[in-house]
Amino acid sequence: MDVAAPGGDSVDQNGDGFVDGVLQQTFGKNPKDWGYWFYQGTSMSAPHVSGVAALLISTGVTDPDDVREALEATAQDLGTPGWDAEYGWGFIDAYAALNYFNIPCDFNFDGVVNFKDLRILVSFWLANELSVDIAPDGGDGIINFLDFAKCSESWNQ
Ligand SMILES: [Ca+2]
Ligand SMILES: [Ca+2]
Ligand SMILES: [Ca+2]
Repeated sequence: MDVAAPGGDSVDQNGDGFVDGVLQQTFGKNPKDWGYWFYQGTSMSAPHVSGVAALLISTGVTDPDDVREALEATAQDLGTPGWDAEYGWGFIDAYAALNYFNIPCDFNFDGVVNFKDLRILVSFWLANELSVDIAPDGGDGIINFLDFAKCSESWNQ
């Protein structure tokens, strides 16, 4: 067990009349039944992990060991502290995984800090969206001049 990811559930916790499975276009139990079906299990969660791995690769993290490290090191710990047999390293966190090897302030993950990232910082600052809170020490719960200063440090890198 390495990590956990959304894989659906066979109960209806949010009461919308459907089981909380992962809705997908595929075959039903009868291979002639092509359509949208709710399913749950490892087959549904593995694509979420694959998707985050693909996002990592798209940002230039291509070494398989680095992809694994980013996924495991940034997973949100569940169950008993640290690795455990039920959740592995925890629940995958796509945004944290993308930031693991990323240059601070490269908010669009294109490998360079420039005006495009500054535009994201300003719009998120105005919306008080804390995913751009990167300073001091990786974030302090407020977006202010310290976060802008952090961006200036890595400008055009
Ligand atoms: Ca754990
Ligand atoms: Ca950028
Ligand atoms: Ca801050």
